[in-house]
Amino acid sequence: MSKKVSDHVLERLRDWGVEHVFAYPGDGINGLLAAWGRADDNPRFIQARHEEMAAFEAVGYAKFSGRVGVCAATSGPGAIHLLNGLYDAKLDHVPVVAIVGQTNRSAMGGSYQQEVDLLSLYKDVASDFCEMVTVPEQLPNVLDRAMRTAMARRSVTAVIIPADVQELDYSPPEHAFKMVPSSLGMSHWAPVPNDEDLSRAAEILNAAEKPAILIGQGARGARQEVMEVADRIGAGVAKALLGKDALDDDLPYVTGAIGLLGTRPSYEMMMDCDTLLVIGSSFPYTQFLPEFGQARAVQIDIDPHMVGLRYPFEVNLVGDARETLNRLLPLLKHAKHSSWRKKIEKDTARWWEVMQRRAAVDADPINPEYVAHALNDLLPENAVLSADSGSAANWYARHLRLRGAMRGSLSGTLATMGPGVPYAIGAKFAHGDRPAIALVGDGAMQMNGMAELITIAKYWQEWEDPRLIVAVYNNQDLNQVTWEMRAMSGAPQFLPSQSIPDIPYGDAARLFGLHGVRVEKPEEVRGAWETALAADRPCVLDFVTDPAVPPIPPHAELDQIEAAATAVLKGDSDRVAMARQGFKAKVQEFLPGHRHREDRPGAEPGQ
Ligand SMILES: Cc1ncc(C[n+]2csc(CCOP(=O)(O)OP(=O)(O)O)c2C)c(N)n1
Ligand SMILES: [Mg+2]
Repeated sequence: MSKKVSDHVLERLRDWGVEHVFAYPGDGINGLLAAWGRADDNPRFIQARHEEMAAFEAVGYAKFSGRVGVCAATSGPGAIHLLNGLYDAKLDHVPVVAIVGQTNRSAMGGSYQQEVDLLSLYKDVASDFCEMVTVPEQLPNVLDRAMRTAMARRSVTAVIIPADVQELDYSPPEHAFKMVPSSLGMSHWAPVPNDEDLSRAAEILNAAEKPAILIGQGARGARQEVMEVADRIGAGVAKALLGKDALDDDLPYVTGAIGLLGTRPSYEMMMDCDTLLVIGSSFPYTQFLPEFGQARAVQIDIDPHMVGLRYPFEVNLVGDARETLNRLLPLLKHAKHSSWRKKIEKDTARWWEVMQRRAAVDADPINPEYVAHALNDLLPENAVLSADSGSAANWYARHLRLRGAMRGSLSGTLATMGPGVPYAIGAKFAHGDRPAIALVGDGAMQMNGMAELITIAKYWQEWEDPRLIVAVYNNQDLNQVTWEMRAMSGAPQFLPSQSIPDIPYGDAARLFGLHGVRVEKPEEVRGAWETALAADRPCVLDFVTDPAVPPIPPHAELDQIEAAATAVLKGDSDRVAMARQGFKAKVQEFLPGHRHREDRPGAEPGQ
């Protein structure tokens, strides 16, 4: 039997080491599906409930495995559904290849059924590489370049294959004019900056009296080196959300997350430092970085396209974080650990105490902060965590103490709702032997997480460790936005847009053959986590949480607090609980041993 184009595509994916393709079928890729049948489902076709979920699963897989995520969908609606997941990958710099169908070549331009101009539609999301295969000889080159470009640029690439082309007999490019042969593979590469720039960076860091380090996901492979540099120069280390698992939260000088979802010690370190070293992060919120002119700054980034961004850096080092820090270290003097570093450690210890106490505040019925906080002691050393966009991201960022081999991620830059559950599914295909835990809002659960429980039900029995825990924050509210409206514009909660139905998520899980528990009392929270961690199958924990617990930003500006107060006066439906809860959280700061923060302009005593 002759080999068709579609057989060749799957063969080439196998040659690239691709083991899973997260996908959804449709007649635009019927040729590929038939080839999958002939290939004994190798690479595995992992069936999501929705193409956007397939894309999120590919992103989660790529984030947690460090490999390329591959997803596939039919032409028209399938390709359109993939888009949001692909943008998530693009914005978080994750390598994902999308393979999509298209109508037959003979129908193109005929306003045909499901005909969408995919080259235009994908032009932005796959701006690094987007090609349509119109003759067999374009392969393997187009697929090879899609794989290599996704890896090299940590970006999204797309291969569009019309349905009739999938069915053609495959014939490789010849040794002839206008033919483009291609080959497999790519060696590991790690760029390094030149010596002169390294010396300039060292000079700045050696002159620092109050150094701060900000790391992102680019520092993940350089854990040891970041610790050595921080110790050598006496710096504290703040982490952008995507780099939360790049360095242990248990280290005394790790101030934790930064930004709106960040911690107070991160905020203060940035406001007071005289030197800033950014490693592998494109953290966007520049208002959380030092004032211009306040700090001399050095950046290390592997991507020359991304250096120099976000701050007036004096030296932009283009290089792999680990290799660059290894070359920088011998040039750095041992700084005496000054009062600066001691203050950072003290502030950080104090912050964890405040977190402890905020988690212990009573709420109606359950304090969402406690849900995340209670998990800390129970977290398995090899856990893989995801958080959805919404208030869950706050509690993930602030309360969870990641350490060692633990991994965690969320939609850092697109901040889209919906990836919590599919990321965890991607994690299970990347590491079937590790427990996955997703922290998800009820809005995100209703948007798509519930449907993806069916995907979990379909596959869990093949996972070596069957544990996948979905923790739902059932606050019957799109709470993050409710609070943003209160804080930013002083608007009261608009119930028609914000309020969402109470669904028994645990019951739904049990209907699908999973385990499920509804948790309605604070004293049941820890036991529920223990039950889920001891379960022989995936489990949904339906935590009924209080929407009145405010996800106040670390530095909450006075005018934002005032705006929130105005919302109360304007008749917010939840005003009584909100005022009570906000007050209770704030009061934690004033407990014995905690200094008053009102001396700082723009600071409020909240956290
Ligand atoms: C696709 C998408 N739609 C809308 C938003 C805006 N948004 C951000 S958080 C949020 C509310 C999330 O609600 P829920 O999942 O219930 O979490 P909660 O904040 O209540 O814990 C919304 C609507 C978004 N980020 N992404
Ligand atoms: Mg909610």
